[in-house]
Amino acid sequence: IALQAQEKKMIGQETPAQKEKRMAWWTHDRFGMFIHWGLYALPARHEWVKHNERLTNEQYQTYFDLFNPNQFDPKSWAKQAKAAGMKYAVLTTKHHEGFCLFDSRYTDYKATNTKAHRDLVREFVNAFRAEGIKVGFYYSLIDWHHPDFTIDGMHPQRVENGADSTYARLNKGRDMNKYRQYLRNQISELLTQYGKIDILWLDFSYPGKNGKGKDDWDAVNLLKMIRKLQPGIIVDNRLNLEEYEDGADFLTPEQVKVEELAQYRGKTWETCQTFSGSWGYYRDENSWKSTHQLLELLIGSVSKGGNLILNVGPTARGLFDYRAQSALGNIGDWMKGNSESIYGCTYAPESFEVPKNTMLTYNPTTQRLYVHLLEYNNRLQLPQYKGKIKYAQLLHDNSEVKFTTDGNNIILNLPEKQPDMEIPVVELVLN
Ligand code: JFZ
Repeated sequence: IALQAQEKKMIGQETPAQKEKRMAWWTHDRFGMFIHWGLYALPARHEWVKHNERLTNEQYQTYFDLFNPNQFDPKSWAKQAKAAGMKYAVLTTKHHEGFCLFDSRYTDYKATNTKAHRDLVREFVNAFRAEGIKVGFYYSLIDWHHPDFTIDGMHPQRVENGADSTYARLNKGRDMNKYRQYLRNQISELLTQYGKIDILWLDFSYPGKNGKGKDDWDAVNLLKMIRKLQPGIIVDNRLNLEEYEDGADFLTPEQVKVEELAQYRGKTWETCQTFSGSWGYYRDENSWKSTHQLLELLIGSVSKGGNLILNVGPTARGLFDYRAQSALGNIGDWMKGNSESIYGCTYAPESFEVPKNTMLTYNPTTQRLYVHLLEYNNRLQLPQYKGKIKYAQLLHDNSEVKFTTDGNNIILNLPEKQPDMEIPVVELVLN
């Protein structure tokens, strides 16, 4: 494996120690907010609506004409992110639909030319920075509006099982060279006109027949430019540069279940998750996760050594809808008392077995072990923990939890009634 890694090509010239230092804040902070916002908030039935319903540019134009986010208040977004305990935020500056929330010189298809008349990206950056939240840009490599982006198997105007000649005919007059330049120009704008940008989240590659990958984006040179413009930036892994050692800073397991996260142990990763399934605002989606499920995703990610970025899809008027507001508030309530088991934490040392119905996290600096009680049991058994712990307390109020031993096990004597906390946390001081 070591040899394989050595054989990997290099793009930058960073040592592993330098990379670790560059990413230290991100690995420590663990929890971010994703924001998917664009014209698709108007149809409010999935950010892929243009693809799903094969809408033409003319049909989609209605949403551009009517876009009027007159309740857009990024300060309120930032306050809600902060109150939820999120330390960074990533906004869709452009999604697959091609609409730019920022005032790009390279297109007219942008927020400043709508009834918004504002550079929404600039206001996002200013508001989140003011709250001390790190800022990131999501930028879609895919563009279903740009006239030079070739029609492929995923495009709204795709032809199912279309012959090569069919695609050749469809793409007459389209020039990916020009699109590549557009991509480069826009990313360059985003990385030079908005101050320090902490994260770039490029999305995504689908190499193969009727797909697009690294050559379509000129990914190697694009990444070089990105690193040159923003040396400290953290970049995701969707440029299709898997064969390059430093082609990505983190993996992006998407909408996976907590149990599946174990396979990423030891790697650098961030799982992205939604409240209800889609990323853009979807009015009629009725599959909203409970507070318990959301906290399990957060704790579960940290317990496997990764980050969670949780998505909000603001409405067309610019508000977080009430279900998102309430979910964020509930997460914040929990974080107020328990964030020490999240920030700076990772998986527990192997020598600690995971007690039934719990998740463990561990802070290597303070050497505290955190037991998250997913299902409350006031006589919780910690198997084989005898001799390993000095003291136990509830994290949210630092009230002592006495314990007894039973063979090699430790039994926690927790309060009879579950404390008023969605998932109570026991903090163990190790021997
Ligand atoms: C992409 C987008 O298409 C989607 O709308 C959203 O922005 C999400 C965060 O990212 O969706 C993907 C991208 C990659 C995979 C799956 C969905 N993948 O690699 O499995």
